[in-house]
Amino acid sequence: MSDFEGRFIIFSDQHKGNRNGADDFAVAEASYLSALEYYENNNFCLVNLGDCEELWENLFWQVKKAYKKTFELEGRFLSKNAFIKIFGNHDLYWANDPLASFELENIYNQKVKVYEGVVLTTEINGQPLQILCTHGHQGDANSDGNWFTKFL
Ligand SMILES: [Mn+2]
Repeated sequence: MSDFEGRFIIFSDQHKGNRNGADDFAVAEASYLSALEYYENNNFCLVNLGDCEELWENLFWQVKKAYKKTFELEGRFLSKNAFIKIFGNHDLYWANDPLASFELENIYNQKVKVYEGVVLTTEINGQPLQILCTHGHQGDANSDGNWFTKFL
């Protein structure tokens, strides 16, 4: 990601699924869409801070199919170069599957880079401040470098 000047909105852990009973995002979708609409109209940069898709329980195409509208709206930020996608532990797939970049392009109709973290720069009372944002599963034995969980 290059420089973005402006305001940021950070969302994580939507765990978008396939709309079955285990998909907690289904009931939150309408609120998320309204929020995205607002932030897009107000020129925010959207940071998706990991676990945005639930890929331990679902395949990417099931999630794509279930949440077309949501991806379309997120894609509007991407088109404006105002979208930062960071992987989490439940969507680590985006970072380590060789086909992930094609699949993301398939979802958003554009190329998407996936990052481990982002540094936001601002200042408070004239003092520069840098804020590191990452998903934060690092160090969790179930998620970090665990070949078995990765495999699942
Ligand atoms: Mn997580």
